[in-house]
Amino acid sequence: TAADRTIVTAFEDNDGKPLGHGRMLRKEDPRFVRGRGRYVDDVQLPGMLHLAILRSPMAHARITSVDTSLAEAHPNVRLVVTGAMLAEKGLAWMPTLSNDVQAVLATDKVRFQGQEVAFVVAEDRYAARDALELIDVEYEPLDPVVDVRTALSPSAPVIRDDLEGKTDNHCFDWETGDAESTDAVFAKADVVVSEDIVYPRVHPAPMETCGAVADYDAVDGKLTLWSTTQAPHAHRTLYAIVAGLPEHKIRVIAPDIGGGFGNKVPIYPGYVCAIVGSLLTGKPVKWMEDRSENLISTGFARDYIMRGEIAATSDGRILGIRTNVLADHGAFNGTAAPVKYPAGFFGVFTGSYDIEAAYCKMTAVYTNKAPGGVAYACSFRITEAVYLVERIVDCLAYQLQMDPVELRMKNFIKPEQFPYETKTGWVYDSGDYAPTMRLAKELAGYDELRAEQAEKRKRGELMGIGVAFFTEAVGAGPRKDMDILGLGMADGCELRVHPTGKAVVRLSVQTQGQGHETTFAQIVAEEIGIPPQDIEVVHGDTDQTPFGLGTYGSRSTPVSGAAAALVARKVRDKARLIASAMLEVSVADLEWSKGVFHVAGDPSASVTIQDIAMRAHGAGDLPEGVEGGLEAQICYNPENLTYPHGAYICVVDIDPGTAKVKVRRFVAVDDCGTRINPMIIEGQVHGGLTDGVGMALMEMISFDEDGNCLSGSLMDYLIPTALEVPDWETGFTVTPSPHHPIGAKGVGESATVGSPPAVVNAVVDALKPFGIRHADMPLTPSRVWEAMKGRPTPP
Ligand code: MCN
Ligand code: CUM
Repeated sequence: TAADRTIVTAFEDNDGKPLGHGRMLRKEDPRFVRGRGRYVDDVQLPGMLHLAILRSPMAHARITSVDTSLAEAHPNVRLVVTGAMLAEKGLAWMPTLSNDVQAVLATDKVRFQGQEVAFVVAEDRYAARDALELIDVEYEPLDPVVDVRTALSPSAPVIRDDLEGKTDNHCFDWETGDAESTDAVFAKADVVVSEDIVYPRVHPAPMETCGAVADYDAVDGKLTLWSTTQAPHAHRTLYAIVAGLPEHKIRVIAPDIGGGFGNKVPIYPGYVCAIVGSLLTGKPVKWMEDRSENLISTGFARDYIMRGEIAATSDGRILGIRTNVLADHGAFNGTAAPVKYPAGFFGVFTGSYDIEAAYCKMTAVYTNKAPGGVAYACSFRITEAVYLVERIVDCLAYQLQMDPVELRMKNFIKPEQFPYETKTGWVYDSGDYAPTMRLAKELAGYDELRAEQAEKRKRGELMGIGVAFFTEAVGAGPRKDMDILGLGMADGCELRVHPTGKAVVRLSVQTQGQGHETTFAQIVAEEIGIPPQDIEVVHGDTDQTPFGLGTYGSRSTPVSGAAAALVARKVRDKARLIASAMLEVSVADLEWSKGVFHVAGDPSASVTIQDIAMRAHGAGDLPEGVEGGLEAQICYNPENLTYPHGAYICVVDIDPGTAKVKVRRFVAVDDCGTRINPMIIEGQVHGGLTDGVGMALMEMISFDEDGNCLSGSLMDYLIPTALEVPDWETGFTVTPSPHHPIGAKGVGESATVGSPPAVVNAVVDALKPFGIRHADMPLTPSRVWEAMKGRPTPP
């Protein structure tokens, strides 16, 4: 691990090495650090117009009239479009990624503050914005439904009266596990602990907001859309279905993306408006959100109210976990989750523990808030699941007066139990939890920390140590079980080796900052021995890449990474045939070592992959049945998800005078199987840990009783900076995935999933002297202060 910590400081260090997996500086960074990234807002086209969206000031209101005449009269305005106009074209509503519908522009009612009501296309961004002020909309206010707990009361106004026969705000019910057997283990348990646990609404808040440039060419009937999307192919198919444009005449390009974090998975009304604007004006049209628009109207995350219950024996054997969840889905169900999984992968709430029974019942409701639900490095709701189980396990430790590490160790699934089927039907592929937990303990100096804490408690000082252990399910997914709106969750990959031995690999996934241009080149390099510098990664353009479902749920490495390795092996198999002809030996007599075939027993008789590439394209005969060229393609359908895990320990100090929490230390040990680029993994982990501290201590999208969003700017929605976080201390273990061709598991969301419970567990641990067993995020000074005044839960 010492070598693993070495920081490579110069881009030149990449020259000629490494050949495959390993610490390597990012190929994309010379572009980014020189300000040469090309984002959607950098796209400038001749004659391009600018689009701005008028948004509802109210959370719930009937639209009685929209007068656009003044806006249309503005000298620089080319087009004003209302919901009524879209309705005439059958475009006022679009499907969401959860089989609901969402208004592109409101026609009948507005259903959340910030909802799209009309748009203006003008010669510049300023005129477009000015003209919004000239649109006169009359609203008849309706009672807003803000509190998820009363959304289902018979007196609540019906938000979704657009849906036929809808008489309440019920969105969906979902359950998993077995109620009866769970009740039975609860009945026989020595100890039952329950706690109400809220995971508040938060926002991914990527640095780059969402936007698009639509360019419809009426002559060849082709639409080109540059957009901030994490899933270009899936978006293209949906545009083809919604707008009725032929799919081969749509090109979706995701250029450089300034952070996605799930915020760029859904299709937003703004993208559709830009397309409509270009179709109607015949000009390219750019739409780019501002920060407030991003925060108040785009995909939020979490918003689960959970009752967690845990049953155990008096010596700390966990028997069962039960939970009841009330989920706030906002005004339209816009979550991105595989069709069969309306609650995402929340079903893994049994965590890393071998238990006898589990049951979850969930009710999702509509409220007058922005749609979304699955975003912010969530692993499809595993953030909520992990938070629930890791918080409730800590509540049990509190109740039993047991050490939280010891309680976890006692209940871990054992290595010999893998593949392990959970009580909710998930098959964990591999895991070896105890060594990971022990390494975290060791790195943290856990026993010394406990001793220090005991000393400090005597002096009235508030120090807390929080432990969390997680198992994620990432890499959706086997197409028999998983699809988004009918599109199976597989990914294509193409690899072409040029005559001079340089290569291009084309992916269906798309980086938003995760470093795919580097790591996918490394995956191919490892398999085929061409240096990563010589491998160009092409992604984010539907005209240039094979079909696949895109980047989210940390699926790129588990799915596309597998595809890249296998396509490289296919090319290598073909190269072997050519090598056997070149060396005039049978295939069986060839040995392969990184980039070179040589005759068994005679290393001097060898050909390099570069020699073979030239021969594959060159003059002269190729072996019988071998086509010219050196390339292959594949569509990879994963056999199972991959299940990374990790052990996190957080140390906090709380100022007893101000109730301010300081995160003093944070130790994170992650296991994502085979590690492709340890430096990139560390970057992913550092980012996720920062997210987690943000959610635990400061982030929340909140609303007043009228449904006004109170978090519409970064003054009100606090996100962490380098000042609020400690120097991260990371470590790793390696438990390869048995079904992934290179044994790799996803890691992009691990730290966001695992860190919030570690921080909250630390804060609650610090507050133990006050008789506190639980406090809800975000643990701002005022909330901690409230907690210190006591919400006693006797041990
Ligand atoms: N990696 C590796 N070895 C492994 C696993 C991963 O070297 N065993 C590398 C990968 O090759 C890749 C990176 O780590 O370069 C992340 O890989 P993976 O876990 O497959 O996740 P994805 O690439 O699919 O990224 C998605 C994930 C998600 S869902 C969110 S949300 C999130 C996250 O990534 N959004 C991010 N991390 C982000 N990081 C940045 N900078 N920006 C975002 O928007
Ligand atoms: Cu759930 S946020 Mo990521 O999966 O893009």
